[in-house]
Amino acid sequence: MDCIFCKIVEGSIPSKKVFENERIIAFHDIQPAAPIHILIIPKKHIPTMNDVAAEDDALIAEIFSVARQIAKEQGVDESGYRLVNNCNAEGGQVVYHLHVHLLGGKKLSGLAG
Ligand code: DGP
Repeated sequence: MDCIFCKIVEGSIPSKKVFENERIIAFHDIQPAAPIHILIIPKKHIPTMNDVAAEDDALIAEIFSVARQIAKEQGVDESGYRLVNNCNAEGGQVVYHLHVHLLGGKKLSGLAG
């Protein structure tokens, strides 16, 4: 499968990981848009938010739980942070493996930039 995030999951492409368990990994974005920019992804290949199935409910909840934990570890839970999912072309999705961006470390603006 020609998916860059699957290769990161396998370890054939290196990444700066901040979290890993059996179902999820999180790593620093290679093109940071903020001082803290971490991607949280399921290990399972789900292309977009549209492809999330009812059986993935617990996985999606866990991604948000991991995001809360990482925000705390990165010291932005109190100052504030943003979680973003881009879906398909007009949503700005570039990598077609579901991911949530955790952005923080500065005052964020331009939600629909
Ligand atoms: P999106 O536009 O939502 O699909 O965001 C994809 C993000 O993935 C983008 O911010 C850059 C990041 N990215 C792309 N390739 C790599 C990579 O090989 N390693 C890492 N760490 N991040 C990547």
